[in-house]
Amino acid sequence: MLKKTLVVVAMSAVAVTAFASDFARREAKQVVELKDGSTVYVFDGGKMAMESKYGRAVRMDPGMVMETKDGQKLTMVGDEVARLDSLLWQDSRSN
Ligand SMILES: [Cu+2]
Repeated sequence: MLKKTLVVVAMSAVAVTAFASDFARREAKQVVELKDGSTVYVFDGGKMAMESKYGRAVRMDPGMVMETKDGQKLTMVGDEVARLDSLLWQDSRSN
């Protein structure tokens, strides 16, 4: 019985780390979920970077309008793709 419980705990821990971009979330001032499943990180100075729903940093042109999960419009400011890329890389190393 005890062994079974331990397995369940271990499995839920994996599920959490697979979805959380810890380094990126800690560094960003704001994290916005988009309707299409991607995530926008807003860094200091309002500059943004976008992570696709597959967990990769994606290039985006400043000025592009995106739709948030709750239906609001969000205009892309800057394109910190290299910065996000390195944060996501650190996440993949720490998992
Ligand atoms: Cu974008």
